[in-house]
Amino acid sequence: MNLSLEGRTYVVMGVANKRSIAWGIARSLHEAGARLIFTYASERFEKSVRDLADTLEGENNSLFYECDVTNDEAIIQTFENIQNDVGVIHGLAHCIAFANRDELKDEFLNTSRDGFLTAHNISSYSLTAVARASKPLMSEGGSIITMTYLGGEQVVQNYNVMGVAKASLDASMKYLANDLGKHNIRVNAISAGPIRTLSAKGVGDFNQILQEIEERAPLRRPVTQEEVGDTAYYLMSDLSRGVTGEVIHVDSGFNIIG
Ligand code: NDP
Ligand code: KAL
Repeated sequence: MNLSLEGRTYVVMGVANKRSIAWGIARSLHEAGARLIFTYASERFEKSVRDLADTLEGENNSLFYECDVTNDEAIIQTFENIQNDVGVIHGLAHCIAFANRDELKDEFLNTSRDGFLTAHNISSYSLTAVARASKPLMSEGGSIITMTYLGGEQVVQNYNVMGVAKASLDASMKYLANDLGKHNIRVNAISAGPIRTLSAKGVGDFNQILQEIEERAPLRRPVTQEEVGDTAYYLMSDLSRGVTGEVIHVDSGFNIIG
C-alpha cells in the first residue's frame, strides 16, 4: 500500500502557534508528502501561521486563507477560494474550539445562555458548516478529522460547557460520517490527552492535570502534538480506509482508567 500523501492536499484549520495541535498535524502530513492549506481565524494570526509554514522542510507550496468559523459567508467563500486555487482536496483537520474563559471555572450550573451558544457555535456547529462547504472539493473521496476531549464523555472538573460542546461535536461527527460515507468521505475524531497549548493556558491547574496523567495513565506520561499528528496521518491515509464515525483516543490510555 502507498502510505505517501504525495499528490494530496489537506486543509488544516486552527494553527495559532507552534504548540497548536493543528501544527503537529500539519507537520505529520507534510512529512508524508502532503500539500497543506492553512486557515486561521483572523488576520492577527496570519503572519505567525505563514512564518511557521516557512519552517517546513523541502518544497513549501502551502496556501493560506482567513476563515472565522462563526461566519457562514466566510466559510463558504473560503472553500470557494480554495476550490478555485487548487480544485480538489483530500481531507480536512478541524482543530478549533472556544469557550469564554469565565465559563471554564466553578460550576457548569452557572453557564450563561450566551456562553453556551458561543461554545457550541465555535466548537461544535463549525464542524458541520465546514464539512458541508468542503464536500464539493472532496470529489475523489476524503477524510475529515476533528479534535475532541474526554470531558465530552465524562465530567472533568472545569471543562464545563466545553464538555457539553464536545459531546455535541462527537455526535455531529457520527451523523456527518453517516451522511458523507456514500461520497467516500470519512469523518473521525481524535480524543487527545492534555497538551499545553495556547487554549490550555490560564484555564484550570494544568500542572495538576499533567501530574495525574503521569501517575495514572497506562503510559505514565502525557502525549505530544507529534503523536496526535501521526494518528491524524493514519486517519488521512488509506491505512484507515475502513474507519469512519470513530473516536480514537490518543491519551496514553487515560480514558480506560476508572
Ligand atoms: P490552540 O489554542 O493552539 O488552537 C485553538 C484554535 O482555535 C486556534 O487556532 C484559534 O484560532 C481557533 N479558533 C478559535 N475561535 C475560532 C474561530 N471563530 N474561527 C476559527 N478558528 C477559531 O489549542 P489546541 O491546539 O489545544 O486546540 C485545538 C483543538 O484540540 C481544540 O478543538 C481543542 O478543544 C482540542 N483539544 C485540545 C486538547 C489540549 O489539551 N490542548 C486536548 C483535547 C482536545 P486563532 O488563534 O486564529 O484565534
Ligand atoms: C479540564 C481541562 C482544563 C482546562 C479547562 C477548560 C479548557 C477548555 C478549552 C477551551 C478551548 C479553552 C478556551 O476557549 C480558552 C479561551 O477562553 C481563552 N484563550 C484564547 O482566547 C486563546 C488566545 C485562543 C487561541 O484560544 C482559542 N481557543 O481560541 C482541559 C484540559 C485538560 C485539556 C484541554 C485544554 C482541552 C481542550 O479542549 O482544549
